[in-house]
Amino acid sequence: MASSRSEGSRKAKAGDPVANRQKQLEAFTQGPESLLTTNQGVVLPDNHNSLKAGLRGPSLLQDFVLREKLTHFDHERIPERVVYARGAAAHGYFELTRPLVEYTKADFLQEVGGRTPVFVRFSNFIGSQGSADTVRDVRGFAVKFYTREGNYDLVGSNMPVFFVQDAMKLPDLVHAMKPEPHHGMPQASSAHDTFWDFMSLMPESSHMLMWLMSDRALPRSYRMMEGFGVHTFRLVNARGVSHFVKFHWRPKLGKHALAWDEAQKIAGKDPDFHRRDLWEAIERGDFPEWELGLQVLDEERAEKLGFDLLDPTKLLPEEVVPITPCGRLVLNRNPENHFAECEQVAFHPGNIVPGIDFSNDPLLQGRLFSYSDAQLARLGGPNHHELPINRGVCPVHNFQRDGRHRTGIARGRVSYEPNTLANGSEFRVDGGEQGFSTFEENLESPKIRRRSTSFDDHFAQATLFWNSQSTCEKEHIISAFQYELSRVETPAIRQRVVDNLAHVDARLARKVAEPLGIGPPDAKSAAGQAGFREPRGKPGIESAPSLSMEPTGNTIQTRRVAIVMGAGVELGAFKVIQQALLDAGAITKVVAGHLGFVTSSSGQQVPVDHTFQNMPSVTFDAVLVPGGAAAAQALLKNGDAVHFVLEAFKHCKPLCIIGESVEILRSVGIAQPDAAVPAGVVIGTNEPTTRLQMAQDFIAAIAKHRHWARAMVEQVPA
Ligand code: HDD
Repeated sequence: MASSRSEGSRKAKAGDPVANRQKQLEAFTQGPESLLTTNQGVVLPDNHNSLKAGLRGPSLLQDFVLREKLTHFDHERIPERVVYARGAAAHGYFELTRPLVEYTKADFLQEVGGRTPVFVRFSNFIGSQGSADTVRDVRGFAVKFYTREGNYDLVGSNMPVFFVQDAMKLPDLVHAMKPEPHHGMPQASSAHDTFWDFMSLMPESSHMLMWLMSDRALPRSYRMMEGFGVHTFRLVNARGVSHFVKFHWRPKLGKHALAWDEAQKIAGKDPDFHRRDLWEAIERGDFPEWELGLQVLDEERAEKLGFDLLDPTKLLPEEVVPITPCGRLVLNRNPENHFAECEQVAFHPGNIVPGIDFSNDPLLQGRLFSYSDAQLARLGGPNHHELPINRGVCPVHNFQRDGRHRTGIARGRVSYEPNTLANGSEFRVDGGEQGFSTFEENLESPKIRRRSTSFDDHFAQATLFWNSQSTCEKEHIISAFQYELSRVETPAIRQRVVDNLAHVDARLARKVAEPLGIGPPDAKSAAGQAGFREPRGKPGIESAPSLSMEPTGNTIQTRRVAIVMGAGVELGAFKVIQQALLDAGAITKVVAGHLGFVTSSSGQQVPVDHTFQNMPSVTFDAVLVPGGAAAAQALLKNGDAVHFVLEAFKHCKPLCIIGESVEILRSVGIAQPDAAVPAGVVIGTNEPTTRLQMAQDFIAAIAKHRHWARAMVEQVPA
C-alpha cells in the first residue's frame, strides 16, 4: 500500500501537473459521434419516430429505444444546491510566488513557480439555479486545488465575514432569506419580511449586513471581486508549529461594482451577465487572475487583537496584520460541460491536506459536517469523489466499498485492514510522516452548549466598516437599507432594524429611517432585545482604507466601450480614440439603430456590432459618441439612442462626446456651454490636435470605473 502510494506520487510528479489534470479529464470527455446509439451501444435506425402498431396505431411497450430515451430524460435533474445554487466555473492553475516552508508543510505551498491545477466555482448565495446573476447577494468563491497530496478546497466568498456565528443558526438564516414558504416569493432577494425579521433579532449579523448593503454585493464581474476564506484556519509546518491564517484573493483588475439601478436592469436584459463575462473573457484569452495573500499570526498575537479570531463575524484588518502575497490564481479554460463540471463539482471545507488545519470557529466546525451530507443528497451517493471533476490527481486507495454509482473496480478478496491475505504477509497501513496529522491542540474544558463571551461584541466592526467607506459608498449603503426595508411590510421589523443600526452609527440609522414611515431609531429599544449584547470591542483602528472599494484601480483592460453611431458620423477623432482604447486593452463595440453598416460623413461603411435594443447601455462600462452634425441629429431623433447615452450618464459611467453629439446631454440640461463638465465626462471636437488628449482623458476616466460623485444624475430621466 505505502509503496503503491509513493509510486503513484512519483508518477503524479512527472510532467506538467496542469496538463496532466487536463489529460485526466479528457479521458472522460465525449465528442459528438456521427452515429447515434442506445446506452448499450446499439445503433439507432431512426431518432424521430417511436415504434407503433401500424402507421397510425398506438406505441408499443417493446420500443426499448423510446423507453430508454424517455426514462433517461425523466431523470436528468438532480437537486440544486440548497444554497449557492446558481454558479459558473472555470479551470486554471495556482502558482506559488513565495515559499511558505516556514509556516506550512503543504506540498503545493513549498516550491516557487510550482503550479497546481484548480477548478473555481463562483456562485450566488440565495438565488436558485435559474435566478439572475446581478441581484444583491453574497458571491461564493470556491477553489478546488488538485494537489499531489490530495484535493484541498478553499470554500469562501466575496465578503470576509458571515451573518451568524454558529452553524446552529445556518438553517434559520437560509430559511429566512429564501423565498417565503407560503407563496414562494421573492426569488433571489433579501428585500422581504422574513429576512429582516430574523436579522433584526440577530444583532450578530450587523457587520455582514453592512457588507450586503454595500456595493460589494453588486460586483461588476467575478473577475473584479475579492475573495476571502472567511474563517481563521491554521498553517502547520514540518516541525508541527502552528500559525493562524486568513486567506485573501485579490483581483488583478481591481474591485468594481455595478450601480444598483443598473444591476436590476441587467437582471432582466441579461440574467447571465456574470457567467457570460467570465466565459467570454476566457475565450478571448483575457485570463482572469487573482493574487493569493495571507495574514499569518501566532496565537499570542491573536490573543491581543481585541476581538476573537474564531468569530466569523469579524475580519482581521490588513491595516492591523498586513497581507503577504504568495501566489497567483489564473483561470484559463472554460468547462466542456456545465452539468458534468459546474454542477457535479463537490466542494467541502473539510477537504484539507497536510500542513493546513481547521480552527475552532463554530461556524466552520458545523460546515465540516454539512458539506459531505449535502453532496450525498445532491449527487445521490457516497462515490461522488469518483466523478471526473472531483477526482484527485494522486492515487486514492482505501477499503471503502460499493454504494451507488461506484466506478472504480477494486481488485482482490481483501476489503479490510489489517490483513495477511492482500500480499502474503501482515499488511497494516500507516502513512507515518507523510500522512495527515491533526494539530495537537490542548483542550481541557467542560462540554458546554453556550456562546463564548468573546463573541459578544456585535457592532464595533460594523462601525469600522461604515467609517471606512467613502461618502458615495455611504450613500449607496443608506439607499440599499432604505430600499430593502421599504419592501418590508411589517413596520415593527423596519423599526427594529433601524434601532439596531443606531448601534452601528447614529447618522446611518437616522438617514435610513427617514423615508420608512417609522419612528426615529431608538438604540435603547434595541438594547432591550433578547439577542442583544452590551460589550463593544475596540478594533484598534478608527477606519481601514482596505475595506473601501475606492480608489478603484488603474487599468481599463477588458472594459466594454460602446460606440454610439448615427448615419453621417465623422470618423476622424473616433478612430484615434478607438485605437487608443484597443491599445490599452479595452473592448469596443459599435452600437446603432440597426445591424449591418452605418455610412460615415465621407461615405465609408462602418460595420455595426449591436443595436440599442439587443445590447443596452447597462452591458457596457463606458460610452463614446463620435461627432458629425448629421449623426447627432439622427441620434437625437432616436429615443433608444438618447436613452442609451443618458442611462450611461445616470449610472455614472465614463462618457466621451465629440462635436455636435453633446446635444444629447444638453437635451436634458447637462453639459451646458457655461457649466462645469460633469465628472467622468470628456467633451471634445473633431479637431486633430486634441484627439490624443481626448483619448487619454477618456482612458483615465474609464480606469476610475464609475464617477459616483457625478452631479445632476437625479435629473436624468433614464
Ligand atoms: Fe456553505 C455550499 C460558502 C457557511 C453549508 N458554501 C457553499 C458554497 C460556497 C459556500 C461558496 C458553494 C460551493 C460550490 O460552488 O459548490 N458557506 C460558505 C461560506 C460560509 C458558509 C463562505 C461561511 C463562512 N455553509 C456554511 C455553513 C453551512 C454551510 C455554516 C452549514 C452548517 N454550504 C453548505 C452546504 C452547501 C454549501 C449546504 C450547499 C451545497 C453544497 O454545500 O454543496 O453544505
